[in-house]
Amino acid sequence: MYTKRLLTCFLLSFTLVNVSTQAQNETSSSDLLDLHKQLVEIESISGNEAKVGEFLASYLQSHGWTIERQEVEGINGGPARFNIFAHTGNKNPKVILNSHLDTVPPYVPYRVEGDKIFGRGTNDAKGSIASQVIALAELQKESPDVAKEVGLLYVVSEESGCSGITKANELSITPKAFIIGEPTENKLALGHKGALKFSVNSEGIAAHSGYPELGRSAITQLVNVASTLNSIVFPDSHPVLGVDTLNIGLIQGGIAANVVPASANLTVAVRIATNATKVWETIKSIVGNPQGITLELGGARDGILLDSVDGFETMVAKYGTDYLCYNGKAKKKYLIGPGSILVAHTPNEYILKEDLTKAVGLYKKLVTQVLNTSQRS
Ligand SMILES: *[C@@H]1O[C@H](CO)[C@@H](O)[C@H](O)[C@H]1NC(C)=O
Ligand SMILES: *[C@@H]1O[C@H](CO)[C@@H](O)[C@H](O)[C@H]1NC(C)=O
Ligand SMILES: *[C@@H]1O[C@H](CO)[C@@H](O)[C@H](O)[C@H]1NC(C)=O
Ligand SMILES: CC(=O)N[C@H]1CO[C@H](CO)[C@@H](O)[C@@H]1O
Ligand SMILES: [Zn+2]
Repeated sequence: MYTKRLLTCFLLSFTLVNVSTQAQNETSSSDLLDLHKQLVEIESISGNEAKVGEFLASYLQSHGWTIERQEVEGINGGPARFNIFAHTGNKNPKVILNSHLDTVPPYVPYRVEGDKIFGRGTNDAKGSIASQVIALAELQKESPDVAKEVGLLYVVSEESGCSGITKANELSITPKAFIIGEPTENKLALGHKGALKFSVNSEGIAAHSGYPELGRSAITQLVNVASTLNSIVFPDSHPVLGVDTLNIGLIQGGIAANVVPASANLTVAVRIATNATKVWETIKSIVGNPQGITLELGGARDGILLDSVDGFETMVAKYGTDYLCYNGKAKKKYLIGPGSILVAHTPNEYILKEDLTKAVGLYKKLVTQVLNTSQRS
């Protein structure tokens, strides 16, 4: 009898607790989807981040965070934008959750179909922003001691150079752990590639297309180099990051079909797994010095290895992140976010609602685990 009453009592309180966490979780989940929707509905193609920044800054402020805005110069004379650094009063938190406010063009409107949310930035990277913000909001309720050690850093221009994070270096934050949110299908990346950018300029001699022997075609010269570049097999590989890969992403030149072209150029991005300096030397030596051709280096950065913790699935990212331009060089660095990179930057960019929710739990778990470890060491 006694036992039975106790048991009933226990079951009843258990159910009550369960119902209340569930209700809380439902609020949190709708907060998450609302925030994500609002972020995606504001177009923020690189250069045009001011509006989404205003929205997010006032959202964070109204939820009790202290905000620091950091103005970043516009792109090609465009309007200024700003980075957002948010914290709960501690200007040098132990953990930074970071992602970027900008997206690639063109804008694709927000649209829900079943479990999927389509639209530009849904995954890269507003999915990461929304789930990080909600994760920190939940931590603030559940473990304020953990939350006060965490700051949020959202920067502009990740998809177009790295002027946002470069400016953020001036904040001189020295976190123990820097957590980057980019699409990794909610897995911890063990590393990500670096990048080497260069262009090939071709100068020829213009002539009437009826008398090609009087000119020299800049396009023919350039196409030969393009074919050499495409045939390069980089000899080295990295045990975690794999092989270097090359993409000729832009080619321009000529003025009309009946004119021997006097100039042409192309731009290449190599995703670096091994050694950017060595890859650049290999490229220069294989291309050699054909007539009218000059190679111009745009930038070269090696890939980086990232940290992992127990209890997470892992992957390797074949893309670079802003960490390549970050100077704070945290002791531990992590990369994780909801959504798949395979649909990022495409017209069909989407994210699963379920992955957003999962990411909230994963960011909370990661932050808690990272702080626990850093307290002990
Ligand atoms: C590349 O070619 C295009 C078209 O001919 C030209 O407008 C542009 O200025 C060239 N860029 C460089 C860096 O030479
Ligand atoms: C990268 O390659 C360059 C040129 O071959 C070499 O000098 C340098 O030591 C290499 N860096 C590393 C980290 O191996
Ligand atoms: C912190 O670390 C200790 C020792 O590894 C572990 O027993 C404890 O469960 C951890 N706490 C959290 C909140 O992860
Ligand atoms: C937004 C959200 O879904 N929050 C939590 C819901 O419950 C799971 C499981 O307890 C947590 O992992 C989420 O963080
Ligand atoms: Zn991104």
